[in-house]
Amino acid sequence: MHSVAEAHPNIALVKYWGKRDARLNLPFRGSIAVTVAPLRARTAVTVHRSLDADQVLLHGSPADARFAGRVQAFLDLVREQAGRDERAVVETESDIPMAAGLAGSSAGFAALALAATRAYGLDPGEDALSRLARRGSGSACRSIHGGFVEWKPGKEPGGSDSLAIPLEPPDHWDIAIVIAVVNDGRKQISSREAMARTVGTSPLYPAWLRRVDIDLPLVRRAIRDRDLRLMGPVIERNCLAMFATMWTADPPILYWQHGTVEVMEAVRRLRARGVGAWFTIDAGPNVKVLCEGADRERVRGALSRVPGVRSTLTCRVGGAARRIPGEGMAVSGAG
Ligand code: 2P0
Repeated sequence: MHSVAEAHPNIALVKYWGKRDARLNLPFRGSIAVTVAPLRARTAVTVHRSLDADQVLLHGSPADARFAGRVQAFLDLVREQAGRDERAVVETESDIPMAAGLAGSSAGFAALALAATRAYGLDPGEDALSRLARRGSGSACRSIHGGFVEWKPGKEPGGSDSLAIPLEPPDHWDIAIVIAVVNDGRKQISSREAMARTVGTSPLYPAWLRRVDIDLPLVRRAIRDRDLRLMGPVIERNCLAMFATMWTADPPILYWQHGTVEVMEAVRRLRARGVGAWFTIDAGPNVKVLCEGADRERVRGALSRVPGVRSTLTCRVGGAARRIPGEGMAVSGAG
């Protein structure tokens, strides 16, 4: 009746951008991501027989209606699978700024999928968990696993074959992900809305799908061979192609800020000096820079001197989502 779980966010190297089914979060194409630690979300779910409605708390306070509504809809899916109807209290803590393009929802819904299934008496395997997490937020299906992960888009209309599989474990490759935080405020347009608008209105959307078809096998190979010089240019062009579809949507979507471009220029200067560093950006202004683990301090130092950068977060490849053992364990301690 009570379960606590935690998960790391993941950062896409080949992006998920566009759905063939918005209700089931089924993508047009696959995507590849790396799970990043130590950032994490921790969620406790407690089922109560006496509650009339679900209660959703974020950092100890009632969550806004939009977030609470998504969590309640997700709990309905779990209750349906479990054949139960009691309501629950969901408490989430996270050290990831929400709705800032830092993949907070990927960690949040992966942790919720683990905690809620256990609290309602289910014990799904990894594939079923990944499929379930996908219903909360598409990218969350990837955060069930650690290391390097691929989301297979699947072909079934019901989504039974749309789930993430692990490519390589966390210790396969010591890379660092340095996040340059330009602005950690909430974005004006959600990724969900931006994706739908792009699919519906950008004349470049078909070109984006062709880009992904070319980039997926290259990034898969680069991960297998630990080849950052192969992977780096591919992840940059993949992210820039995604933004090209946003700029050409109607009305256009602009997530970048001055600092975003400053960081991209700093990454190019690092490369000109011989440091292997490449950027990727998600639906927000913040920039994630990948480099070999041995270069992490040099890259962090260079990014922290960029005028538009408020802070940097140095991350490593993270592990899988996990249940936190111990009944009655408090949520506090995350962060
Ligand atoms: C990704 N993003 O692959 C891409 C790149 C943002 C840019 O996955 O509507 O929050 O909940 O399925 O998972 C963000 O999308 O969207 C995302 P929903 P989600 O990481």
